[in-house]
Amino acid sequence: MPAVVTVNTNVYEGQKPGTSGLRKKVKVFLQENYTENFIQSILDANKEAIVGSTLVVGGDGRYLVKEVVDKIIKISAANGVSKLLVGQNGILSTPAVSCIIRKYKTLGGIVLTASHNPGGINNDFGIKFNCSNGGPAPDHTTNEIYALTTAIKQYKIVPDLVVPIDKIGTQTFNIDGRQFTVEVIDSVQDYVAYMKEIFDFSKIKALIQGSEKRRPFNVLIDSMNGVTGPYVKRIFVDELGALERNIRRATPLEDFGGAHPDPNLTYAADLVAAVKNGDYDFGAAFDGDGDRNMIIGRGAFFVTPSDSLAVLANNLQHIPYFQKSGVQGFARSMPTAAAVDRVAAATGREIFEVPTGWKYFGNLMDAGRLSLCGEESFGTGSDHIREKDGLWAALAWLQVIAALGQSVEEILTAHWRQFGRNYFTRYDYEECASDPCNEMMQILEKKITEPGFIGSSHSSGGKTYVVKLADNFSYMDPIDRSVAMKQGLRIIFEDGSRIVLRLSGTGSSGATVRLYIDSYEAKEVLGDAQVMLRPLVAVALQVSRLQEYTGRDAPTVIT
Ligand code: VG1
Ligand code: CO
Repeated sequence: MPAVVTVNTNVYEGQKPGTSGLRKKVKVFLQENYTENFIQSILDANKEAIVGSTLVVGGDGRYLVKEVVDKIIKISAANGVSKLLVGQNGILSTPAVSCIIRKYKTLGGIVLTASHNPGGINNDFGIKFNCSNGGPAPDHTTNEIYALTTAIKQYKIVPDLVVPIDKIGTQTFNIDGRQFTVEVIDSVQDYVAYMKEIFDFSKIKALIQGSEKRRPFNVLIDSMNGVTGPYVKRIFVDELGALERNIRRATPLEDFGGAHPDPNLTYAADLVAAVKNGDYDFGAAFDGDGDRNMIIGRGAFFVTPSDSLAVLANNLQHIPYFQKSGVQGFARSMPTAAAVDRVAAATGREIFEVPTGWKYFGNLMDAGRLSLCGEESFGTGSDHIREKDGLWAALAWLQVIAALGQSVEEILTAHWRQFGRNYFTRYDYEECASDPCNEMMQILEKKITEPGFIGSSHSSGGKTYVVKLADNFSYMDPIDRSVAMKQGLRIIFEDGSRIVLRLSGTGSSGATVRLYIDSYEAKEVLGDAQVMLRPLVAVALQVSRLQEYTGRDAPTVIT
């Protein structure tokens, strides 16, 4: 009978979860006891509830997932967890974990992913805890996990427990007189069953396959070698009648085939080119762990995530899930352009603006006040689970297209005509030196909160902007009244256009600066965002002195 062993350990500094879990280079996680410390701290943060509990475990298939699943099994067994639901071979997308936690009412889950960050031995790994509502742990829980990592002296493990995870089935063990069960589950089954409840698959299938009167709607779905491959095969090929040539990069690879699994115009340039040059009506790509999505139409017509959210908000009535459950409020993260706010106003619904990170949507959903939300970072989702959901977003778009009988571009153009258009761009300066970036943020905060900044004028390219409001965004959760401070510097101008600057909380080394720019045009619906926003970008660079601090004269990625 395998026995529990208590291992003495030392504290590692810096095990502080960021925007979405602890993300570091694989080599950091490979240090002796580093991963064990963090897992033990997650379990300890759940205190008494852990004994006798059930947890879900899975990840995005990147390098180290299987090894860490094995550690979680051994440490959970030693800490009195009674059951683990583990994805076969350790594979579970982030939305699938959320779905499974909710379906089987478990205490929570541990998600092994660094999401859109590259994978492989020289790249990133991550560990994230999700609570019983299926959502990423809120700040007070991640703060507690972090506090525990700064004081940990021992962890408990069952080193001799051998639990293969390559075959579906249940294995039961006796650990110190207690029963411990590992159930290896089909990675996609529960999720696919849920999608079939939410959407009308027969209508999407008819769209994709076409009929005598209408040619097939040709899709190209790109999993970027991330976790969504098996989900896409099951849903698009087996259920919706798409052909193998309608899907690409659908096998999860430990290093994502060297790709940066982040669905945007830069890192998914391959898909964009394929759609542009091929006979496709629709393209979608997902990130490594399957919670992000990018949607493009024929000719690679790009839908900004902020617009995607607004269009879906305006068309939820076409989705069976919302026909049944009704539509409550909408929400977006602060840097996301406010297109959805106009839909909320027009339809008389509540709208919430929360800090960056999906964890801030959870309370509002649990309280029944939020149905649909999104982030500019290619995240879209609803209260069907508590994570953003890439495949859900693609299916939602296809359901809307099937109902409206219009192309992606026609839908967007009509939307802009009705609501006006929010132009948005984000500049990312990745992996800069940390100190100068921190200094830049401090100095900029001081500058924009000094008396006299409000009302000041800033000009570029023949346009002048007058500051109406400037602050470091803070948010009070309307449900539990918890406060999140310092969530990004905002400069809002008289005409409603905005500059937002924040430091990323998902990078694994150095600092990544994100500069978000948006403006609203009530009438002009045609125009290129990069051209329209050029003067405002110039103002942002002047005011922040970003190029001087980062030493970069151009961003790494523009979206
Ligand atoms: C980024 C995005 C944020 C998103 C987060 C996690 O965070 O900006 O909107 O919620 O990634 O997404 P940051 O702190 O780097 O800006 V994922 O798909 O990496 O879980
Ligand atoms: Co992700």
